[in-house]
Amino acid sequence: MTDYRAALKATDPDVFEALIGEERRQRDGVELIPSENYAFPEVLAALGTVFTNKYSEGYPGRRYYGGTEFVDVIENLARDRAKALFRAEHANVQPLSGSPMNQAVYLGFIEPGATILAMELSHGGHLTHGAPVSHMGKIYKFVRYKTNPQDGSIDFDHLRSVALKEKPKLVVCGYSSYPRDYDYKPFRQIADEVGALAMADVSHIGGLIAGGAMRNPMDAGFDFLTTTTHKSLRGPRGGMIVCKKEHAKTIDQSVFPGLQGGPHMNQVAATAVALKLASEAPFKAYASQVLKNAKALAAALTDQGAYLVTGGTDNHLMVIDVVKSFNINGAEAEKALDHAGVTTNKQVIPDDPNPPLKPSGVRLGTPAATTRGMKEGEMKALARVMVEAMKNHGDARRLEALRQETRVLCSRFPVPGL
Ligand code: DSN
Repeated sequence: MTDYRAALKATDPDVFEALIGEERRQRDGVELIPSENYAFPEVLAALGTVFTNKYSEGYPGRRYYGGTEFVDVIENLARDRAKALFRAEHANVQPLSGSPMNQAVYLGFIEPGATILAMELSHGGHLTHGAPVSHMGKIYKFVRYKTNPQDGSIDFDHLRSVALKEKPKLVVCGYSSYPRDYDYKPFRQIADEVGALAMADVSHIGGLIAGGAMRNPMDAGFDFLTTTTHKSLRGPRGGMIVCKKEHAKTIDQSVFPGLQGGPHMNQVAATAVALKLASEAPFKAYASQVLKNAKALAAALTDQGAYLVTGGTDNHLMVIDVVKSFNINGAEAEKALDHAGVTTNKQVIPDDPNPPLKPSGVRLGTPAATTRGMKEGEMKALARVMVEAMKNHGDARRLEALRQETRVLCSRFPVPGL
């Protein structure tokens, strides 16, 4: 069997050296960006296979290329596993990533110029939910709902009044920086009241739903669930859509040939593998531990003077208002934390008065650290390192000492696949 790693090292030492650096970074530091994770080693294996060589435009049994008997097997496996895991009637596993996955729903079901109701970006919504800088924001009229300024939860009275006034064709639920639980029933009711379709983009929490730790929007009668496969699900970079049977044909046509050409079959193979692993008992324990770790991290940060947006978390992520907590901006906090070996990302807070590159917050999440086997005790230790780092953000020696502490902690928790 070819030793691909040895071949890469011999052929392209520059790329190989960068790979070694990235492996070291992932091993020696703690990954707390809530959208990142460590893929299952079996997923990495499936990605590096000859499935990458194969074109297979179309769908199983109906392709525009010959030689598709084995890619049909893996796509059928991935589709069946997705349907079973998310209790859905249909699945499309071809979206190349999160952005095309959401675009496929919009372009398939909503006429250009029509209205879509989605969460305001600074309150936790995502770029692909119609931010003015995205092309989708130019094609559709996006209207916004926000969180309640008192407690940071979704303001359903406000959401309903916007829906009744604007008559959207689609209501989008799903967030990349909203730290609270998602109650899907009021969304479905409001969508029904105005005759809209309901879509949940659960990219961040797809794995937590699959693992039974969070609610499934398909159980509340949503039309579409979209999720990336590389976050809490620990699969390859990619996206997928599950939906009601009545939408199956339109979704499939919208993904191919509407939006994409050939699917990346090594990605589809790796998705099939991730979905198998996500259906097994250890993944349920993992999903539940992600939430326990987030609660522990939020409590420890709060105890040490950090102010969390909405006061805490019900899911895998939280946002620290670092201006209010430590009188630094999000960019300064991100840099100090990086120096201390803790990777996070700067984050706007609801109606942030500061610009996106120097916002008021940093966003943290527990999926990746939990994959390494870290538990509540480690979250407490990490909270102390992070608060120290942010309080001493100008002190390079202190930050270096914290980095050593982080490295020692990490050495007890190997990264799967490394
Ligand atoms: N870019 C992802 C995130 O970091 O939340 C969402 O797609």
